[in-house]
Amino acid sequence: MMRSRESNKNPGRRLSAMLILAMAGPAIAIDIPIANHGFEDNTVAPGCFAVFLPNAWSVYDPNGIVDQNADAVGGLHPEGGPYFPNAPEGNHVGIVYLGGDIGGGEAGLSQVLGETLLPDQRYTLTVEIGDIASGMGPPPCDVFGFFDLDGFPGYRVQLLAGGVVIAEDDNSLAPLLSDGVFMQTTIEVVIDDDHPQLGQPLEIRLINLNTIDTPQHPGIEVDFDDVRLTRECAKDGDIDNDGSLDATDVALFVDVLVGNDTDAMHVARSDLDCSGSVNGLDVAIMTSRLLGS
Ligand SMILES: [Ca+2]
Ligand SMILES: [Ca+2]
Ligand SMILES: [Ca+2]
Ligand SMILES: [Ca+2]
Repeated sequence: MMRSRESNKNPGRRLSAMLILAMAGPAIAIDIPIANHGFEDNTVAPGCFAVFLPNAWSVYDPNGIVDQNADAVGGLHPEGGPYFPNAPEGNHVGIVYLGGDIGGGEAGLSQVLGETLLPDQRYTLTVEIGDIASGMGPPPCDVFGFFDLDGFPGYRVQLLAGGVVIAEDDNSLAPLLSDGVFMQTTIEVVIDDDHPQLGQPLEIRLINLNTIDTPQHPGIEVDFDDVRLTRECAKDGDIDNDGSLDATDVALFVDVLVGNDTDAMHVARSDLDCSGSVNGLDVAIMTSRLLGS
């Protein structure tokens, strides 16, 4: 009791404490479960690859080329082999090998997640993308001989909701990759409260673009690992949703705060930390938005 009376007498001190709270760090990111996110569910011998449908993933094959023979998805255990020094996560990686219908259109892996698209969230998708090196695996996988995997056929990573792409990386790392190297791509998107795909199931696609790198070395395989998706509360303080943050929003926010405005959208947009209520913590965030952070 003493404490609250004391803090009421010192609104300045209370506001600075709130500002410090707000500036202590970004909103807490929540992990969205992805089954078999690192392709560790299916075991492959060290240095070898194998053709199979990775657990929990589906084949994405709009051009009808994946026959699980010359065009195949599966897994690879890089350790001790010529293809990569190691897996970025765990022991295994997922593979999309398109050696039959070279140049015949994209194919890959997809997974529909258990979560749906939520409003006022920043989604961050990270995936390790691998450009596999040529070589021949150690026994017993040497029976398959030497694989010429020089070059890179291109990749695309997509986040979808209800079958509609909401964010993607279309091959941005290709100029930086080289044979035997994995690199991480990061894809971010902020979803507003009026996004048309709200409530639709999320989906991830990992695509081999199957483009011909050079005639000598078309590049026929893309590898994937450590697929992760997080979301965090993201609201911009634009209470009237007119695309700009100005005095009108401050006035609306204050009206909501003191209980004079109960308009559902205004209340939702004023709950800047997605806590379910509008209070001093939201004041601190509104202040930092107005200061441009
Ligand atoms: Ca892995
Ligand atoms: Ca390669
Ligand atoms: Ca506004
Ligand atoms: Ca709040």
